[in-house]
Amino acid sequence: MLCNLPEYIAEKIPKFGYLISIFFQQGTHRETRVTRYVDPDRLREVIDMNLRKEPVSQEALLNLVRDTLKYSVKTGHPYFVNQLFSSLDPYALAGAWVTDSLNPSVYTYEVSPVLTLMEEAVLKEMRSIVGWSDGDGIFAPGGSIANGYAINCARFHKIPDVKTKGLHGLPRMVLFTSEDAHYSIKKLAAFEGLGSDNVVAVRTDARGKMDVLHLRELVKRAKDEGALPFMVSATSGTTVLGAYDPLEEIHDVCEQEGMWLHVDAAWGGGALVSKKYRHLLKGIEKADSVTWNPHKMLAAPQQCSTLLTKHKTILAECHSASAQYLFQKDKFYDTSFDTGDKHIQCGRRADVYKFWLMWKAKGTDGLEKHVNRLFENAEYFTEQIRHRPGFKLVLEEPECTNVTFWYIPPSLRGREDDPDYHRKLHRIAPLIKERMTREGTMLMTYQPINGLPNFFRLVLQNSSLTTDDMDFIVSEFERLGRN
Ligand code: ABU
Repeated sequence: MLCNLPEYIAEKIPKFGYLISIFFQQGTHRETRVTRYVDPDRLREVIDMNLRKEPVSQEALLNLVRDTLKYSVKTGHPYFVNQLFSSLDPYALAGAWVTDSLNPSVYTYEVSPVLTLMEEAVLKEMRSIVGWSDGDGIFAPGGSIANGYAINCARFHKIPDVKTKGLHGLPRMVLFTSEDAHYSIKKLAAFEGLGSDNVVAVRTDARGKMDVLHLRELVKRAKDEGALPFMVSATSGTTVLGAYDPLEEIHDVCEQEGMWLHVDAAWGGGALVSKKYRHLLKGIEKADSVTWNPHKMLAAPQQCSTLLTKHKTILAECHSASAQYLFQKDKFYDTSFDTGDKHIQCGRRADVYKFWLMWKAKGTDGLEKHVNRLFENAEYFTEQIRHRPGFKLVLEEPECTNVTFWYIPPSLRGREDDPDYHRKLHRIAPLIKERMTREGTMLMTYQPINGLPNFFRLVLQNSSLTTDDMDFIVSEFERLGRN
């Protein structure tokens, strides 16, 4: 760096820090817009994205930071209820700043001593909450990759030679997951050479839960075809409906058929910290592996994803490559603390710290209160719209903190028997979403699923929302959904 570092820090960093602290206050304030939507061509004019040979002035840099904050979506805003992440926790934000100041890579103890032990402590506590006294775990760059790790471990567990010999000569290996499971299962199965056709979709019931009888039928069919069933990926908190699959029954099938049971609890795993709601994941301790993303329901900042397993050595056995220039076994300290070789990454961010600091600050009791509040808010919102004209719930009794519903504008009400009713209803959500995005008063996602017309999905992860906020969201739909 061609500058005097202390002077730079003294003069410039506080100015950037000031802008960020203003953003923190305003970006979480109800009077601020959640988004200032600008079309891409116009946004390129507002912010000069191009890089040039000459540097820009310090003043211009500050303006660029200001505009970056101004035109980015305020995902910590109470009315950002769009997808499976939100909130802006001050302790976690401080933790993220500390992490970035350290610029670590968590692969060896010599480079990241503190962070290595923090990972160990957090993963151990998370395993204990799952119900395991032993095992292993890693932080992964997102829930999709964590699910990919699970697939790789499951395959290795079935056929250890796959690591060295590859797929050549293996039977067709098949895994099962519900039709409402996260798309990463299919994506990572393809990426890992299993083939997306070998991800068999199990039907869901009316509440979005895996139909275990259908699972049994599909396993039998795969075996009759000469394939080798090796894994079931159950979901605790499906992306859209928030459904929790019946883990105990699925475990019984896995045990009988010699299959690895993975639970994708990336979203719904947060309920484990709540004495009131952890029953939703009953049986999770019987799983072989679990994906659990603290950046979702526990509201740690992006990204904070983990893969936990009850098998103590499988991550290392399955993934290690023993590079001698990094993981020397003749170091002076206990090299079991050089945890990097368990990962498929080499350089790796320390996603643990922001979560560790937040957890320290709140305690597990604080996390439990946070989760309980989310469920209470979801129940409150559901009750507000249950009998309200214009609203129709997709799931009458949501299990998680996703509340799914149609908003039916006055012109469509009472016309449910019209032949083109569903086609017209399907077009309503994108229209309301466009109005919502352009006005920037809130962001909530919509989607179709299993042949149903587009519907909205309120996703609650920010426990600072009050019942007034729920009422605002309801009334905002009535305003935005006018004919
Ligand atoms: N795992 C991200 C899911 C995105 C969504 O909520 O639609």
